[in-house]
Amino acid sequence: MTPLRIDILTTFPEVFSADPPAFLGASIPARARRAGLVEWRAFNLRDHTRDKHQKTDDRPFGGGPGMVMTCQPVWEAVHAVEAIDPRPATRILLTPQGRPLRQGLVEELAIKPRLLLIAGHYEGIDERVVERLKPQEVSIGDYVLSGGEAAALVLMDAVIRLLPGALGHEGSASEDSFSMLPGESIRLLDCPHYTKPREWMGMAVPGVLLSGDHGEIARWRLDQRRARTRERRPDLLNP
Ligand code: 9D3
Repeated sequence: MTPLRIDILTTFPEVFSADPPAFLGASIPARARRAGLVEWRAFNLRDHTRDKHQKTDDRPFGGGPGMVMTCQPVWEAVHAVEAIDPRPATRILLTPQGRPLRQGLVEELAIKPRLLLIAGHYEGIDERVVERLKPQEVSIGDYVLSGGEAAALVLMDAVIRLLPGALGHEGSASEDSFSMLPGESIRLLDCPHYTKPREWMGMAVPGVLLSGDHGEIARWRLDQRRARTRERRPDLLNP
């Protein structure tokens, strides 16, 4: 199978292309890359500026704090990078105003042949280039980051681990928190897990897990998942 191709446009390409890449160089994404399931490349928006100072931002019309990324470098970088490969890219702009990233969206992205991630910095990008490029706008949650790079890393990690062959043993991904249970339309949190020793600091492992009764164990785990979801994340029960 031809690898998923992920291109990232950023003013901080070293976040993605350090060798080894600090975050994506560890664990599952690194293995997936070595196995040829995914390839990624970061491009510096500065390389697509036309002015001699390589400025990618300017002061906001209407005043106010911070800087706004200008249209031209983003527009030209998108087209230059897209032209490297004939396959159409799914354009994604990481922005606090975007659609919240949940597992359903991750699953949609994991079946695409090619992703183009645009990580903004400063206050954001000029809205006109967003209007022309029509990217999917994606947020990773309701907290304030200093830029889109960390969000792009999160999205990449979540997508890459879903690629067939990325996980140590198949089936782990489908048993995740948030993954769909067969015959169920809602995503539940995970159950608690235990390993040796059987007793630790006076605390015993729940007896059912030692019973050897796999039907009973499956029922207990599902019960735990439902109870924890009801308790901790009732919002997941009414999607
Ligand atoms: C304090 C600045 N904010 C004024 C209301 C706006 C703002 C602009 C740019 C806040 C954060 C950012 C940088 N963040 C991202 O680019 C970003 C992000 C995030 O901050 N939270 C969750 N998901 C994402 S995806 C990209």
